[in-house]
Amino acid sequence: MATRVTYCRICEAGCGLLAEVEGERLVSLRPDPDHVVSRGFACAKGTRFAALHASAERVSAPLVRRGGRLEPASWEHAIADAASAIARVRREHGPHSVAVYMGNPGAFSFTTPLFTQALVRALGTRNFFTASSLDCNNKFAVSARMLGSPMTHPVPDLDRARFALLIGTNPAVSQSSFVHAPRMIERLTEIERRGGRVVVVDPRRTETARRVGEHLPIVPDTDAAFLLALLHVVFDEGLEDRAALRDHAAGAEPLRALVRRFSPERVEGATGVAPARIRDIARAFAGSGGAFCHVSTGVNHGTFGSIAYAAKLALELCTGNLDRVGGALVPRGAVDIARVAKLLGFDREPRFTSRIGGFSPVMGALPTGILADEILEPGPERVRALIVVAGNPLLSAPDGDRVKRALTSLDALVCLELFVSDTAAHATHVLPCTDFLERDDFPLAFSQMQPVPFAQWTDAVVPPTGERRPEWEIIADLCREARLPLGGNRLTDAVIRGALRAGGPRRLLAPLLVPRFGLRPLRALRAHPHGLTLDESPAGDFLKRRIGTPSGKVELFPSDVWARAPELERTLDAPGGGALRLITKREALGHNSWMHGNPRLTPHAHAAFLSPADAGRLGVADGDWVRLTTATGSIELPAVVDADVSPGVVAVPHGFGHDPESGWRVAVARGGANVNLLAPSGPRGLDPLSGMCQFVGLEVTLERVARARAAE
Ligand SMILES: Nc1nc2c(c(=O)[nH]1)N[C@H]1C(S)=C(S)[C@@H](COP(=O)(O)OP(=O)(O)OC[C@H]3O[C@@H](n4cnc5c(=O)[nH]c(N)nc54)[C@H](O)[C@@H]3O)O[C@H]1N2
Ligand SMILES: Nc1nc2c(c(=O)[nH]1)N[C@H]1C(S)=C(S)[C@@H](COP(=O)(O)OP(=O)(O)OC[C@H]3O[C@@H](n4cnc5c(=O)[nH]c(N)nc54)[C@H](O)[C@@H]3O)O[C@H]1N2
Ligand code: SF4
Ligand SMILES: [Mo]
Repeated sequence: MATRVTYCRICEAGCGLLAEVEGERLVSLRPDPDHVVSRGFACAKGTRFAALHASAERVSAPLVRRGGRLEPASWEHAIADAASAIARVRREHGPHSVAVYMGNPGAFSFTTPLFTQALVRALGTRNFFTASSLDCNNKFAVSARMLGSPMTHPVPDLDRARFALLIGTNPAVSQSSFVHAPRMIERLTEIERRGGRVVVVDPRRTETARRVGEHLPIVPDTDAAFLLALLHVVFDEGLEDRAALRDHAAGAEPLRALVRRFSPERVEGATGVAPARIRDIARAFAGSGGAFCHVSTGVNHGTFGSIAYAAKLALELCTGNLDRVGGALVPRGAVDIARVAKLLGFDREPRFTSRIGGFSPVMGALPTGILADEILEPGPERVRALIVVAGNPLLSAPDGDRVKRALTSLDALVCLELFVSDTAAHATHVLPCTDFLERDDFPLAFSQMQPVPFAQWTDAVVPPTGERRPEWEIIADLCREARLPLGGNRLTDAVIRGALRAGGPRRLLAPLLVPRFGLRPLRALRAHPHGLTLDESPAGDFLKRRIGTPSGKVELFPSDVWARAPELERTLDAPGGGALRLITKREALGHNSWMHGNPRLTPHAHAAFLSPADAGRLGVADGDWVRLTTATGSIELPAVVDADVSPGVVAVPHGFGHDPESGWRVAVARGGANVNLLAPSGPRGLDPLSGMCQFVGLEVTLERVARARAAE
């Protein structure tokens, strides 16, 4: 038995793992006590990934649809057949008729985003979609304008902060996002131990709020107004950091004028937060000597996520907490991604707009909320073929019924997958991929999101099972077979293929690591298998030297970022009116729509969580079946009456309601419904600036359809 050091790539915490391996077979995974940051922490999803690695539900040979059924095929045949289907659609209907979707797990491999980009450019399609428009596009779009790069995002200085304001995040379950930091709860608890404060703003008293800090319930989808009221108090009471504003801000005056209209008293009706509480938080934030505000998906998924993120950056800058010890830092990290992107021109968005809705791309991708329309709406440039890399849009994207209609109408649907997911159940080709234990890796995408910057290289822990192949190899083969040069021209194709021949994709990574780790970067990193913490430039360096805006200042008031402010203001005058509002909720033992099939992890039964007050009013008892209906659709599922949920709110986890045709037999048997049948798709449901879709704050009616016992 040998022990190999690696790290988990399911969520952003990136916890260190030790793999016990017998010959070439994985026996078990356990937390790595010597990892430089996670220090022996890992969750059940990570350690029990071994069961998914060996699961009988995995696809380990290519599948090709014949006579309506997915049947095993050789790689040679599967690649030739998929490539010819794609090439045919492209030849007959033009480059935009072939679309690509990359899902969340793609970001955890250093090769997958690179090769997916190379594929998109090879196809010459503008129809590239990613999970980011279901997750965080508001952050990308706003940072591009305010900080000069979509890749620059200040991260909480967790271990030195005196005040933490968490909005719309539940790290006790999720480890959060845009912060590559295991042990979040412990580190937040330490803030309190140091005499600091933690405030958790959430419509539900979450697992996080139960374990640390003060809980501040808020009406769903009103965080932007709440944040602007904090800024109102900062300016109104003269709490701003004048030096920070003078030296590092542009556009402070129009911002000051705008937030004047968002007094704590004015936003009280909409947010449900008492003015005294808003004043107290604003004062404490400004006066703590080190504060950060971390907003996450609960805010991103709302109507005004772009304004909310802009307000959070403004709050940090205006109180002198941006780029300050204990506040929000912009680490240089192992690779200065923002700089590399600038050098390669990746941070400049292409100039096209989408056929449906006229959206501009964000990080090169169009909003997934219009994918179904791009497939279904007639026209010469309609999407007729789709390549899905590590994603499950059937369950993760809004308006699941429409997505299903769209996916089942395609001429070709090629899925690079670990499983026959809900999406892959409708594929023409399923191409089996290696999982994270079967590939070399480096946490490239998260290099600049680490409160304690570190670097770690891992070799594959075990060789691929069966015929699984890495995504990069599949993409390179598909492009060769379809006679499309990787990256869109012969030169990039030659460079990439040359590097692959000379030593595989690590040859493409190494040059990025040379500035930090010398001429033999992988050798340097291998000397530190448990990770290597990095020396960092001092706080203040970002604002002085590295900010990417042409003015060299934080742009507090880019007009398109604030374009919806009048609309936001109108919501203050016409608050909700008693309707129930939908919010999100993550499953501890699942990851988005996948991992529910792990026989060694039993997620909770799918349910809608509502407050005792609403349950009483609507005559619903624990376990009753209820029907939830929005303007888009309706689902039925059991109710859980839960005192942690604020009145007026229904919380429903996503990623359930698996397709009966998927290969996830265990997950299908566990039941549940797809909450995204309730969320709107199409241009009107999306934020015009960022293309973010809305999962939070949707008006929903709830009615009982069966008593608990009758349902059993
Ligand atoms: N209602 C609601 N909807 C949401 C959210 C919400 O909070 N509420 N959250 C949104 C968010 S934040 C996100 S990121 C999206 C996620 O959206 P997606 O990324 O589209 O969906 P996932 O469920 O993460 O599906 C990932 C798929 O990749 C496969 N996979 C896993 N690892 C690998 C790998 O290494 N290689 C390959 N090739 N495949 C792999 C899995 O089997 C799975 O089918 O969902 C969004 N949808
Ligand atoms: N176990 C587990 N871990 C995960 C995932 C998973 O599915 N399962 N998914 C991963 C992914 S892809 C991501 S992006 C991250 C996301 O990490 P987080 O952003 O922390 O996601 P959630 O845990 O869903 O927390 C969102 C919180 O927002 C709250 N919320 C909902 N609506 C509102 C609102 O209007 N205002 C406010 N203030 N709060 C609101 C919800 O109640 C919830 O507690 O988690 C990752 N980690
Ligand atoms: S917290 Fe995330 S990275 Fe850590 S073990 Fe769990 S799933 Fe893996
Ligand atoms: Mo996500």
